[in-house]
Amino acid sequence: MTNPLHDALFAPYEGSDTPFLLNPDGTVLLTNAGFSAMAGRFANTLTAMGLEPGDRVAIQLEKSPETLALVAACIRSGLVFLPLNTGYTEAELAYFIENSGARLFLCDPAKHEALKGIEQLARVESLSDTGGSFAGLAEAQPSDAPVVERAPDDLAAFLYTSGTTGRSKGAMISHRNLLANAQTLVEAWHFTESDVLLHALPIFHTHGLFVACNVALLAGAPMIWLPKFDLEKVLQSLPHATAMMGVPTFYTRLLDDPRFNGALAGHMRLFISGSAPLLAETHRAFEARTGHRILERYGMTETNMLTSNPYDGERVAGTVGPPLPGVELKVCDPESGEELAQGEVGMIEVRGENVFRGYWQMPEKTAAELRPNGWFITGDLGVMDSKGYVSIVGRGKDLIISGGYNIYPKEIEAVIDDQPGVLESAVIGAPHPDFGESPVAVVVPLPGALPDLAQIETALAGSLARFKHPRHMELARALPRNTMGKVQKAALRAQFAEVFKP
Ligand code: MLC
Ligand code: AMP
Repeated sequence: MTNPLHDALFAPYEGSDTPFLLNPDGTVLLTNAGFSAMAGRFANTLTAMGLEPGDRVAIQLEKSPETLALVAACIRSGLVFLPLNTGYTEAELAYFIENSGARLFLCDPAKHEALKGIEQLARVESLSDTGGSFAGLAEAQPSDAPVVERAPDDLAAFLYTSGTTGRSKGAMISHRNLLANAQTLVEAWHFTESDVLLHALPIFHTHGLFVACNVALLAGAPMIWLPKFDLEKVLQSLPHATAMMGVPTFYTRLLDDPRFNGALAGHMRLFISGSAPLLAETHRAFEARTGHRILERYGMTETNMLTSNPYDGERVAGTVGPPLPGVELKVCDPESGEELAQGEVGMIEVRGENVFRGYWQMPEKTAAELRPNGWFITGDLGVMDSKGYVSIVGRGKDLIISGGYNIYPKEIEAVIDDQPGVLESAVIGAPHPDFGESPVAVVVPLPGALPDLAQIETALAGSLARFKHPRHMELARALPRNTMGKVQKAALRAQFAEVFKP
């Protein structure tokens, strides 16, 4: 019997009384045995509901041990899990559930009533660390569950990523994709059973779920399990941890607190940053304060991790390091796809076992980004230096990254453009001291009209997750355009470069 992810991540510690999840003071929150019993009960519950291998399970759950056990249960039962940002509105959720054909949707008990409408699309149950209807059903189930056989190329997860145009695409991720990358990262970052990973990331994205959890699980390292990045709890946890993974906002928030210093980080061996650019000045300030050089790496949903600064050897601020073992990376002419000479800026293309299997039921979008010979066009513009270190210098895609969350301007513009009195709008990212970048909306009225910005905010609140909302919005007579009539977003970025400056 084989099930690649279950066998590698969960089977080795099943039934063991060793610590699995820890509290911020280092005490045990859950043992491996406790976790596997929970995951077993959940797997039996999923099977008892009639779910079959390959079926999709959509999850919008707060971060708790139960959420991770649900993921483990899906893997064990051969189901494809689809984790969703806890901030998504009902309108956003309905799209993902309908598009993926998910048969089951699990939400937080506090939202169960409000999300009843989803029942038209899928069965709805709820789960949290304090209960929920799914937890109720699981109580009656035995803790030992069969492990469903899976081949390496069978799908394990769908993660939705938006695009510059059109609706979100479901990236199909296989057992092989996840396992290959986890093995590479455990080795590259020297993770062992002796580590304790400080886990403060959300687990509905690649970073928190696949990079952080899978690396810790594969290495057999316990995790300090924080529901979110809570500065007090992170400061309390650091003396009990050896490694942390975070987005740049984690590091700037730590640096903003004078209690954070070298002594507090004295037990740590590794700080890793990714998902958004880490400013070289943050890297330097962190080293000056703690003596640690943050290890920056680069990846994306469709590919998992692609490059990493070295564990031993020079970690160069402002770069994302060389390609990881098993990852091929080249910098190409964005138009022709021809590989460019070393030192030239171009489109980053990648290939390897880590690269996803395509977008769910979107063959044209898959063909546009994933070449038949396996090279994936990342949409990131980069350059490689003579030592093989990659720097990300921009994005070929119209994307804003706020605190590690991706925001696609098109989605916001579409809502604004639909509001009374609006002719058109443009959304750009402006530098933000906490989130790195944050959206700014420029709204052009119809002739003679005066759109109500408060009403536009209400409309945004009804349709888009809070983290996507522009933190600055203003009216303008017209948008800057080039001679071809294309909106010059670069000019707007320059105009609003200081709008969030403290
Ligand atoms: C929360 N808010 C955000 C936000 N997170 N707004 C913009 N950007 C964000 N990232 C909103 C909240 O809804 C709240 O709204 C307000 O901002 C203040 O909340 P907060 O308490 O300050 O935020 P907090 O909960 O502390 O969250 C900030 C954060 C979090 C940075 C800690 O967003 C986070 O953990 N980000 C990590 C994202 C991540 O894991 N990305 C990986 C993607 S995978 P209100 O109503 O109060 O105004 C990927 C691939 C790869 O990219 O390479 O890894
Ligand atoms: P996502 O689609 O959420 O997986 O986001 C992936 C994108 O995040 C990449 O395509 C990059 O644009 C960006 N990204 C990830 N890591 C880094 C990094 N270290 N530096 C700069 N950008 C990054």
